[in-house]
Order: sequence, then C-alpha cells, then structure tokens
Amino acid sequence: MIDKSSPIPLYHQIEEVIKQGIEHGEYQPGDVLPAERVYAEQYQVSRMTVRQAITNLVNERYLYRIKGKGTFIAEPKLEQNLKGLTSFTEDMSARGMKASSKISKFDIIPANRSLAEQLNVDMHTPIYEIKRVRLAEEIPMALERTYIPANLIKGLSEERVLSSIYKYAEEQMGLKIKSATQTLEATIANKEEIKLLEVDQGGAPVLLMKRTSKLENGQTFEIVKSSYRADRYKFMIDLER
Ligand code: 16G
Repeated sequence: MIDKSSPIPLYHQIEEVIKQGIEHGEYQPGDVLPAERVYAEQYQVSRMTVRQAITNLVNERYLYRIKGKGTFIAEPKLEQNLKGLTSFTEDMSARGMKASSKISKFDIIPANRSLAEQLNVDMHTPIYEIKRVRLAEEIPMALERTYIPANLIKGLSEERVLSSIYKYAEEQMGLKIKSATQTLEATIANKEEIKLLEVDQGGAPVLLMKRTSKLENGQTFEIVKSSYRADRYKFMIDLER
C-alpha cells in the first residue's frame, strides 16, 4: 500500500492509510490509534514520518490527542447540504439522529433599530429573542440566536422551542416558510460559544451562518445567527455548469 518510489510524500501515504482505516470502519470513533511504532514497522518507514502523518490528521480533526493517554479517532463530521430550506430538527431526523435543544434565553424584547430594519417591522415591535444550543444525540452542534416578530407566532413558549420552531409555526400556526437568504463565514468561538458548545478554549473554529427567512406573503419570519462547530460540521453544495 506504501509506494516508496512514488513522488507522493511517505507521510501523506501514511495519512491515506489511516484515513482509509477510519472510512472502512477498521477504527471506530473514540478508539485509540495504534502506536507510531506499529505503523513504522508495518510500512517500513521512520517514526518521524508516522508522527508527521498523525499530526496532519490531528490538524484536520480526523484524530484528536489527549495528553498522557494517546491519540484517538474523532467522530466524523456531519455533512449538511446547503440547498434545502430545512430546520435543524429535520436535518437531524433525516440522518436518523435525535435533535434536542437547551435554552439559554427566551424573552420578548422591543425591536431596536437594527432588528426593526432586518425584520422589516417598526421600532419597539415585540420580538421573540431565543437562544438555543442545538444538540444531536446529546452532542452540542450549534448555538442558535433567533429573532421572530411576536405577533407572527402567538403562544410560542420556552417549552415549545425545546423542539421544532418550524414545526410549530407551520403545523400549529399555519404559516408557510417559503424562502431564505443565508450567509456562511468562518469565525473563532467566543467565550459563550466555548462554554455552550463545549469546544477548546483558544481558537476553536466555528462556522457562522446567518439566515433571514420569509413567509409566502413576503413577510420576514425570522433572522437567525447560528454558530456551528467546525469540528462537527461540513457544508456541501452541488454545482452545475
Ligand atoms: C435551522 C436554521 C434556523 C431555523 C432552525 C429551526 C440555519 C442556519 N438555521 O437551524 O434558521 O430557525 O433551523 O429549527 O440553518 P427547528 O425547527 O428545529 O427549531
């Protein structure tokens, strides 16, 4: 499997061997990776080469290290299609995963100038301000800050936003969420995100998505800022030409 006459660097070939082991289910998430020496002997390369390969895979988050314990196989990232206008609950159930939420804020606030502009309402209009950690199988995936004009979905409660807002809006309130504009940018977890998303202090990457959704009648339904853990998520889009 290792071709020493190839122009492809040996450490890169070892990386591929380990990646394939992960992809083919030879190693499971949480398993400890065999020692450097094992690869060095099996493929007749130096331990330096194996170390380089492992470091690269740690940086790419296929593997993670625990001091004094060793190197482990990471959970694979969830691949999310950017195309459909879906909810977090729908995205998770499409994968057979259980979605849940932890609420860190549920308030009704008067719209300030910025919210009024973005939601296309008058200043001081009552707005739901909801902050939820979204979890998949109990693992924190994203921190979501949602703003919805209160008159659009009456009776929204802390208990209801524990499950799907889209489901409540569509099935109970008869609203039709029709379109959205969304941006995606790279950021680094701030203090609150480090705590609520349970990521490393000091530089954990986060993917920030901002979505503005509209109802069938053209009214703005919500503005949402979602910070997704970059070690858990990758986004996918199909292109055509
Ligand atoms: C997604 C949407 C968010 C929406 C939420 C509803 C992004 C960036 N955000 O997380 O705009 O409010 O789903 O989820 O994708 P729910 O119906 O499960 O409460």
